[in-house]
Amino acid sequence: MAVYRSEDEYDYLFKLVLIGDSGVGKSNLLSRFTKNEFNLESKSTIGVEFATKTLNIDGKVIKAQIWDTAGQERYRAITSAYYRGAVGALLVYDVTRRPTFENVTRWLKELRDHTDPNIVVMLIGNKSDLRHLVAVSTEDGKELAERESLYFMETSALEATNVDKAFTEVLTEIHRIVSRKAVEAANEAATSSVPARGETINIKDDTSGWKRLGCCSS
Ligand SMILES: Nc1nc2c(ncn2[C@@H]2O[C@H](COP(=O)(O)OP(=O)(O)OP(=O)(O)O)[C@@H](O)[C@H]2O)c(=O)[nH]1
Ligand SMILES: [Mg+2]
Repeated sequence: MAVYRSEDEYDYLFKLVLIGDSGVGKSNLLSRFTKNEFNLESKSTIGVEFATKTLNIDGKVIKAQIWDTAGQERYRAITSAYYRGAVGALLVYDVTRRPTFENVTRWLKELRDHTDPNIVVMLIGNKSDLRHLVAVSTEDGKELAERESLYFMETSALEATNVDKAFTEVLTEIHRIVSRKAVEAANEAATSSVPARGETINIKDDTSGWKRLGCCSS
């Protein structure tokens, strides 16, 4: 018999944020991933939008809630609310516009100032389909990612290249961290119920167990 799960049944809900300069393709990466849609004439985002997608990762149902805001300062929503509770981030630049790559360090600083140090971050060089206009090489992207300890991928929202892969990789890594933490917590709970070394255990007064077993009555 098939087992049906309703739309809202999931094991984990992970909040991800999209950041990066205006026009790098954040909103199109989001619509490609969640709706398989692309818009060549999309308008700048105003305020905050978000979309969700539920997927199966390592045998668990993961619901990703992905937040998207404007790269342009004047359209941006209050920063701390945007970042609150985020466990993953996709920091996007446009491979055809060098300044968007140079601004990555600024975005990273804002991200680090507002999120937990364990947040999973992937650096994304988007618009890889515009091969003849490339202004940031793959090597440059990789090097920056390594220096800043980020995951790295080049994508094309237009051609749907690596988009699913990028989101899935971030979500998989978050899930691994969460599972690891759950195991550590369980181990800690188990060890804390075991007496510490050198601790005195008083068994003299507690004979109830023996009596129940009837060992000492004869
Ligand atoms: N060739 C190409 N164009 C893209 C790609 N992704 C986005 N674009 C185009 O780039 C422009 C900006 O895309 P958006 O997704 O609106 O950019 P954004 O980062 O959300 O911009 P803001 O909301 O202003 O911060 C649009 O004209 C898109 O069609 C891509 O992978 N390849
Ligand atoms: Mg946008």
